Amino acid sequence: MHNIGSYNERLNNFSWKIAEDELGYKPGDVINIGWYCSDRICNMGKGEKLALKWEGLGGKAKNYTYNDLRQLSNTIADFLQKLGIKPEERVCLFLDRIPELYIGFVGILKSGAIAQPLFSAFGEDSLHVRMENSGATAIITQKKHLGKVRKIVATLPNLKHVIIVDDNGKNPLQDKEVAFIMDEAKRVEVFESFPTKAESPSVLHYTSGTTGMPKGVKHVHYSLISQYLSSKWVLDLQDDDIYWCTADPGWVTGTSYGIIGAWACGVTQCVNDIGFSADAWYAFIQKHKITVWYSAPTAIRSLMKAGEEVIKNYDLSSLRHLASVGEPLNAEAVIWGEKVFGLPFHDSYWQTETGSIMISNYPGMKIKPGSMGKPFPGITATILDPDTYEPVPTGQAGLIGIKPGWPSMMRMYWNNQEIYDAKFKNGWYIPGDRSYIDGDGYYWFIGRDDDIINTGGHLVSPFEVESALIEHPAVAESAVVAKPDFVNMEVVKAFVCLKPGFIASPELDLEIMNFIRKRLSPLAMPQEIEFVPSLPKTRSGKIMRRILKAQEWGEEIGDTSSLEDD
Ligand code: 6R9
Repeated sequence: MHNIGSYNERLNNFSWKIAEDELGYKPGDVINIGWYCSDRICNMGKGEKLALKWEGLGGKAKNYTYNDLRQLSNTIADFLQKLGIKPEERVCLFLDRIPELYIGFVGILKSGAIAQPLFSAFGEDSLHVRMENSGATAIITQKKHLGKVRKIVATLPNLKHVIIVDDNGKNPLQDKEVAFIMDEAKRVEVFESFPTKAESPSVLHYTSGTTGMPKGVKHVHYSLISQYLSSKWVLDLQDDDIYWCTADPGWVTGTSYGIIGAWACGVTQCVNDIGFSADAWYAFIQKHKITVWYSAPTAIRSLMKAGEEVIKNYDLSSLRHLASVGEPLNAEAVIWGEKVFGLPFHDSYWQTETGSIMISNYPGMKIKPGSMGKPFPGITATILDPDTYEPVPTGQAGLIGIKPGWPSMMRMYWNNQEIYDAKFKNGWYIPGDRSYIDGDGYYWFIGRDDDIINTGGHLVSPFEVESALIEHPAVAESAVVAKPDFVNMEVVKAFVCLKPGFIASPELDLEIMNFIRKRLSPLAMPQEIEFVPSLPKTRSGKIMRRILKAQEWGEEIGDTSSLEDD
């Protein structure tokens, strides 16, 4: 039997109190996500159950029980407190997918500080802009990323501590640096989690903006209510499940469902840090007998590309529920899942800002392949007219609108009330995606309402890439757009005008690509650079990315009446 039972009955009898009661929380109580993910599970008698089964490259493997998770997160929280880190200060996690990332996240929350995850492939510019904006006081990292951190330390006046989790004590440490080896530290058996309340800040995730630098999305401890219930009702997490969320905790799926949801439900979760290959992934499922698998369309399309033959080499019969998030899930991918695993992928739609799943396909409910499904019980969604922000009739396309007020809704863009306020219109929160609802109440994704590029489920801001491009000595100006791609759905393409004296060449092409990879990240690196003599602009001088994008996608260019020289 699925946790959700009947979707329609849940809709009729819904209250967030269902989750509050299951978690033993009453309004006004202390609520600390770190405690809920570890101490509470131990108090329920599951201390010896595995919380984390981890695998790295070269056959490295580590296991942690809930009791280990409880003690080690205590140890980290205690360490942070003794360093002098105060509640609500921002502590960055700049780590590969190693156990310290997952357990460190829980430890930061227990200490009352705000966890700020940073994708470990970020280059120094991406790192700097996010740390400067948040005013982080500490960063937890590993030796291999220390070079990037050292380059920016001096430019971050608030940063007081660089905590290195794998320093062997042989290298001289620089100012502000301190070593902390989690597995060797003296374990702290008892730690009083900081008494955070529902509205105390918990997590700060940065997400891309179209017109400015990345925005810090502030979440609070009460988000647990949504994350817990959706883990139960959408991912169907049950006591004996072995769960695998493939997302990196540098992004919201990797924290909301790759840490909080999984551990608040007390399941065993598996994590690997081995990169992608179809063989390695299937071997991982077989070895750990994964039952619930939450992944993303890009990974699913890569598996489709690898073909069906390879699947025959593995026993994947442990799988019982599959879900997907991050980008549109093609109907073919849903059908392919049914064919090769005997199970469909359940699409789910949400954002960094929403903190938890908003629209989804539920276990036991009929799936229409290609549709995102229906709103989570407790979520009131609709489609709005883009001009009036009034709901449109069934079947008509428009902007998704969600009634504010669910527990995991962002509480603010860090230090940016203005941009936050602009996300609400006529009483609705506007995620910035276009969709329509069919006669049966299913939502169908159409596209984003802005220029953000969704590459393999990761959002990249054209503005951020353009800003980095003009720092290259050869680049006069540029326009960055999405280009279609079978696996990643979209990849980054840059149109570049060179400064006088520079000549386009394959070497320069490569040099600029690498420049972006190092400064920003491999995701933001243009997969293609087209050198052009000029860029299409409006009369007011704004680059018309829309025209370049339409060209890439073979679409009608549309209204060009405001073009500079049409
Ligand atoms: C969780 C996450 C959010 C944006 C979102 C939308 C796109 C997410 C989707 C989807 C189509 C789905 N998106 N899920 N598009 N179908 N099922 O991905 O958060 O990184 O903030 O991205 O991703 O455009 O607005 P985030």
